[in-house]
Amino acid sequence: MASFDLLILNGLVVTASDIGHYDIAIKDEKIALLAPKGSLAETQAKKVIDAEGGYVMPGGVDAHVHLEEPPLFGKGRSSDTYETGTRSAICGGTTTVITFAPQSKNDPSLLSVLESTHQKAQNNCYTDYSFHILLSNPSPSVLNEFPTLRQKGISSLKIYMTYEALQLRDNEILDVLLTARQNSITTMIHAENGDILSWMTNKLEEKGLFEPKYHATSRPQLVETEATNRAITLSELIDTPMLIVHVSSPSAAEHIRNAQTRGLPLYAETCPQYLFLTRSHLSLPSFHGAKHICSPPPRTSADHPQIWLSLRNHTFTILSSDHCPFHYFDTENGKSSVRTPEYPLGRFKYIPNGIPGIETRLPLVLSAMEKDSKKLSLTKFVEVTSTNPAKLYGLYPRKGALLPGISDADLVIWYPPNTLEEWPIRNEDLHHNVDYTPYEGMMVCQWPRWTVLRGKVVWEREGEGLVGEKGWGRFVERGESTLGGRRGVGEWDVEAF
Ligand code: DUC
Ligand code: ZN
Ligand code: ZN
Repeated sequence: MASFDLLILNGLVVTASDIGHYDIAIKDEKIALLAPKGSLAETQAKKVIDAEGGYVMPGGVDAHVHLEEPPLFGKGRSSDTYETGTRSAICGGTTTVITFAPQSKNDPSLLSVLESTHQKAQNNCYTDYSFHILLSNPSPSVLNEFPTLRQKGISSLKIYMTYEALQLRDNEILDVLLTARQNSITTMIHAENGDILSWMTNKLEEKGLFEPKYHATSRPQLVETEATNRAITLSELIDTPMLIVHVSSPSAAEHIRNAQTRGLPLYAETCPQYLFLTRSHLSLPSFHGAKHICSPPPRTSADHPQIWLSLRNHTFTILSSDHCPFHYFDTENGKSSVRTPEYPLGRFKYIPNGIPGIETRLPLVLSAMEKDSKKLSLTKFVEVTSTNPAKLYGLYPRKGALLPGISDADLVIWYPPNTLEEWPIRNEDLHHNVDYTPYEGMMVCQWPRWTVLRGKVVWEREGEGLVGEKGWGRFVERGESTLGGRRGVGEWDVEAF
């Protein structure tokens, strides 16, 4: 009888800490064994994959994904469901996603928000999944629910310093941080100064400047830099870990780095849009610039090297997609919903804010690394796209690692380096439910050859393609962050100041 369910032979295994030629054996959904190359016999398993010198890595963990959300960022509704978004994820090598359970200002309970998000995801996912709470109303009764959230396997939340429907004042942010500290919850924060960018928007509109490219003008780097610095100050006051999401600006990264140098438990995320897109994409003819509207906006190509460097030098802890999909042509819920006879190019302040990227996140970055090996090392790639998100959000070592007997058998298997001819990304080849990709035409030279989720092959590029099943993905309970850094100890004491 076969001892294992699956063997992955002849690959170059890359984790966040090591690279080596190992064979991998999988049993009962877990990594069972890593053995020297050539030491496992094909007959020992029911199924064998010959990875032929391709990279074998822990499956991607995308910790910033929006699915089936109501309008929160201006007009528009996410076009991807849990089914279509997670389907797209596995075809791009991501095996676990953390999406948002969104609270509207008039939702009195986070527990009911969590329950309704479970309903949307249950039996519909192709990847394993969890949720961050998206918190917009930190009332005393809501804050009292934090211990119950922890019991239900939720250990992170996101708050906003902008957007009418979401923005918190500094005193509200402090309330959240203090309660998060008491419950060992990690706070993620969207750092843009909502008041400055609304004021800038009004000034642009007064001059009759409505078209998509003015979205970037309304949000200069200062808007992000000020808010980042303020967020750091608030987390320092409460002495609790915080992650700044989707950092786009070198100047914001500098504040984060300084805070880290001072020993603060400050973490940061960036996304492919800040490595590959620029604000000039927002100036595409007609309304096409709207396809690239996200917040913060893409910056300039002169800023990209600093974003890569901030990944290399540990300023950025994770690299997520911030997949926030809206159709382009949909005139009801998509980008085009803001076009009217009076405003044929819309008003940028109403354009649904977000772009898709769950499937392209890993291939874009790995391809860029293959073209220029100075960009990131392979171990760093695994660290920021899989291991660190798993550690930061309490999934490690079940996810983000290949520890025998402990880690789930979630793997992404690539091609051997420099073996594929480059080809352009085309939306028609992707598996999301979006009618465009902001990366259309960009050249890649790597793509997942196989994706494996808990021992089951769910994507085989050269076979049937998508072979995973909707519903195979499961909710994963999360514990405390193991990248929590220095957490304040004991009761926070106002008299200590
Ligand atoms: N922030 C996000 O995190 N995602 C989409 C829109 C936004 O502003
Ligand atoms: Zn955000
Ligand atoms: Zn987001």
